[in-house]
Amino acid sequence: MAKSPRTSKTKSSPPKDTNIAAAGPTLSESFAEPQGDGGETRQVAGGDVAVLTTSQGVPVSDDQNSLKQGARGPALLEDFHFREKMFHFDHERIPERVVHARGYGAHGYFELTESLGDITRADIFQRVGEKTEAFVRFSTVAGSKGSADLARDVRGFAVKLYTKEGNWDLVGNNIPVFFIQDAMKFPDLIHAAKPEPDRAFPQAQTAHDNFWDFISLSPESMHMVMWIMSDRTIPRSFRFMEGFGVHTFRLVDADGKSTFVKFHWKPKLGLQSVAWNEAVKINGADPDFHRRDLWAAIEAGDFPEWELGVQLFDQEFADKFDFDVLDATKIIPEELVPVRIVGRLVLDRLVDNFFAETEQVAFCTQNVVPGIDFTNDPLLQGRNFSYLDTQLKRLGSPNFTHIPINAPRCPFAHFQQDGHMAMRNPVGRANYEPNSWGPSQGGPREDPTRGFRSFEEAPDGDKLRIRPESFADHYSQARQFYMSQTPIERKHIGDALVFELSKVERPDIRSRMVSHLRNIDENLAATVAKGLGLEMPKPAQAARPTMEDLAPSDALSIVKNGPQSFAGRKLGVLITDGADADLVNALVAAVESADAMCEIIAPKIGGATLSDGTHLEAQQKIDGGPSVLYDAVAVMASDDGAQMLAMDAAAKDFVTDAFAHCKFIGLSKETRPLLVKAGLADDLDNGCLPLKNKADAKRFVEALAPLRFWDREPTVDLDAL
Ligand code: HDD
Repeated sequence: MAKSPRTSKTKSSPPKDTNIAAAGPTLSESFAEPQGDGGETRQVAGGDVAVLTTSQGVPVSDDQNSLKQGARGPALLEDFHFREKMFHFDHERIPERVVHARGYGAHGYFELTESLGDITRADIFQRVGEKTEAFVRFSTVAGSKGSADLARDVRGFAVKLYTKEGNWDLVGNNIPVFFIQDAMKFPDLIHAAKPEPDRAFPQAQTAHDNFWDFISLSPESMHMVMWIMSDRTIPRSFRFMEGFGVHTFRLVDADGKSTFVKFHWKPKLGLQSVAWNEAVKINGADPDFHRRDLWAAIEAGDFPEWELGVQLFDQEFADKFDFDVLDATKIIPEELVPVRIVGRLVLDRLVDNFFAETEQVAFCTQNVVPGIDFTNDPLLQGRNFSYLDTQLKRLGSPNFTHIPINAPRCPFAHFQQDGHMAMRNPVGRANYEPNSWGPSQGGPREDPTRGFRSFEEAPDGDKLRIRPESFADHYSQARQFYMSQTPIERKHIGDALVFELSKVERPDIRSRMVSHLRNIDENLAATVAKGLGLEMPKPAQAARPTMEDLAPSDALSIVKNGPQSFAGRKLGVLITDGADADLVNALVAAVESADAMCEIIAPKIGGATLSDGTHLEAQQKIDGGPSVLYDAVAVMASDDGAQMLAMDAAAKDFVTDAFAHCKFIGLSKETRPLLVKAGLADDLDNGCLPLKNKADAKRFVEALAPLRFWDREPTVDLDAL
């Protein structure tokens, strides 16, 4: 794959207005340019700053030793350099996000491919071909900042779009529904999911009593339960997962006419997840698996890409639809309202600094722009308070919008001033509106034509603390999701439920969960009850009976929407000294021409000497490159090399894990001793392909297009299909 240089940063000139708080430089600029009155303060680790200074700009003579009274004497309070350095270090941490603490971000752009000008006045949706700067942060939800990437969890998919009419934040997830219907329950949901308060474990896991206690007492979560128990919550990488705005929003045109919309991000590479046993092992082998993957892809110039799709519908459809479009626990199947592709999102630039950008980015659902508006979804309405509030706590000042990653890229003008860390106070005499100072006769002033105007909606009725009747069906779409899965995916849902509930200590909670499953699918309930060694409980009392005849939707399956080729994925090639050079080189070339990645693994990190005497560098030593880190693997050895591998536990694990996780495996003929010792020699199937010559290498890479060799699963799993 071509290595392309990281794209250059765009420079936007700050607007020329006076007496207003105005758009400042981008993050890159504020570091690249001299700060203040010409002081050279460029901060590049190990970079081009000639003299180390304090933060006051005082040149430092000695950064190794504190100031002491005598060579072996006590430290002196007078040492301002030491005190400043230590003081700053002591204050480096800010509170981690209360949810979605672990995340990874990248810059890119959104490009419009189809105009929505007839439906919305939103500037970003007007001109085909126009690009809008974007920043995306992916995350897990429950784990703390240092938790592992492959936790079974929902993934956040938050997109900040720096449009010409202000920042639009689409703060979504990789799952199109949510656990709860009303924001009032969010603190309870998160308390239940996070480590239990007395013992402070388990970390980044829902497999514990409190979570399933809350869930089993909240029937509205059952649709989401099907999604989180599916392989969607163990994605192969951020690059292979969908994103959803979840709520129904509004697109509003210049005349104030509204169209309902649901937003979808569809990955260009297709959908892919890992196996649960694999996820558990990846967390040990590389807890940074997902962030490393995103970093490596962008660094290699293999820019991840998603299409933006919209489901558009009107009030008439909403009135006829079986469910309430304001209920965030429901989807609108793509077969009912097709997803119209209107643009693409490309991530093409890594951050310069993780803290400054990924940690300090502040997403707020309230950040909408003219032409995009909220609906009365009670989850969305509550979110609109929570995000602004949480940014103040996290970033410490209402001036978090002054941080370059959060500042709009378009001109802005307001009279907000002061507060902690104010960087851009209004300049000049007037700091109020209206005023009669300044060149523009008292500007900036509001503009009723251009400005954001809320969609005018008649009130719904009396002031009530109530859940609408139209939100009462908790099982029908859960069933529809389950019925839309392929047999292998259904099996994984059953396995996940059995695993999670087997970690729940109280049998009554396990049983209560199974009672809900009976309202979703009797077979699933029976499988889970059997897996838990539980007597089948009575079905849970349902507020509404399950509709059994909702049509299955292919869009809900990962397997049906998997990759078309091996592009963007990674082959792990285990080699030893003496491995057939022609074959190894042919395989590496075939992988590269499939736009995929290849990593060489060898007994020593120094690499191996191939049959023709050439030396091939290794990227991993065997125990540092277990097969769980790869989408497929190949083993190529000499006779001696294979004998040696057969003695090595890590090499045996390499093949047995790959086999158990239903991966395609390429094997040179010399590898038999390893397979014998690993107990696989008699089990090889059509997913294990021989590598004898160059043609085999090409055929092998072509065979890697499907996600996995699923036919094998019944032979490697007790709970067979
Ligand atoms: Fe949330 C963060 C997505 C419901 C309150 N949420 C957060 C992030 C994502 C989501 C992706 C991380 C943003 C980032 O990368 O910085 N949240 C969702 C989705 C929801 C949802 C898709 C349901 C449709 N969230 C939700 C509710 C509430 C919150 C109902 C509270 C009423 N979410 C928050 C928060 C967080 C947050 C506490 C923590 C950190 C932050 O906001 O910036 O305000």
